[in-house]
Amino acid sequence: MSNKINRLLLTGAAGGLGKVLRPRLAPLANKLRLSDVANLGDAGPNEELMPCDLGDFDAMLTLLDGVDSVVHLGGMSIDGAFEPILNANIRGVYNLYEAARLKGTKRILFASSNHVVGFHKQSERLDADALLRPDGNYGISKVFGEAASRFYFDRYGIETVCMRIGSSYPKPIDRRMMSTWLSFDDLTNLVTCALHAPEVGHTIVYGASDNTPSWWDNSKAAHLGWTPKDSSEPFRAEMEASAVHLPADDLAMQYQGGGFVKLGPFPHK
Ligand code: NAI
Ligand code: 15L
Repeated sequence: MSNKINRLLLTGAAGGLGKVLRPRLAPLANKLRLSDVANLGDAGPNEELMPCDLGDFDAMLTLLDGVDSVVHLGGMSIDGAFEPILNANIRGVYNLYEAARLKGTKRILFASSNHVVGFHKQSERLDADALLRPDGNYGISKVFGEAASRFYFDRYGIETVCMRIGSSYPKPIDRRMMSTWLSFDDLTNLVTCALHAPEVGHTIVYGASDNTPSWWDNSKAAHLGWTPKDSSEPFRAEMEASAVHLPADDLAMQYQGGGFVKLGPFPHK
């Protein structure tokens, strides 16, 4: 029996991680539906392109039609003015879950962020129950997403895996990223495990490779069956030689959110 998902929706498909995951998710589903406000290019053999603004409820209702599971990457991915974050990350997440409820979608993988806990010190080790300490408008919007997904599981049984992604890039480029780096292969395996695990309920998982030092304890997400295989360590010498090193008392060196803790205040729009 095939465990292929019938229709899988990938939002934010034109973004950095969306482009990485697009070809890697295609084999997991009979139909991969791709959405973004930015250009998605041409549809591949089992792809459906449905451009849409996350802030547009009617469009989101159409987008979720016939969708079994969602990998939700779409939205503002850095800190900034409140209005764009409100539209894409707060209204967008509400629209996603309301549309999922109305259309019967069963599972959502929500791209949360380490910035929901950015104001914890780098000396701390956090698990899924850590106090939420967002480090800006962006982190606050991801806290909203985690809370909304919790509500939609408790009230309506829509399962969610909140992936508190660290820094998912080709390689770590500063000392902080030696702890926060998530390789693209480990990201792909995390998404695959979170889609395939028999039951996920409402799970919080930190998205980092098997790095040293490690700030995050994923023991409460063991049921996902995900074990990261890569490590930032092989990049250490290259990173030390090329990175701009900040003094140890710089706030970006003290807090898990790095430079995000120093940003703002931002204009309203
Ligand atoms: P990205 O900024 O490259 O991609 C986000 C995509 O969302 C873009 O293609 C953008 O056009 C789309 N988008 C923005 N506003 C939209 C709207 N109103 N309606 C529809 N689409 C909209 O970000 P990236 O790096 O690919 O990250 C993907 C997700 O993972 C984001 O939600 C981000 O917050 C999260 N994340 C990423 C991390 C990383 O290291 N790359 C770390 C932590 C979280
Ligand atoms: C994030 O949440 C951002 O989306 C990404 O651009 C990086 O800045 C990352 O966190 C990080 O903390 O390195």
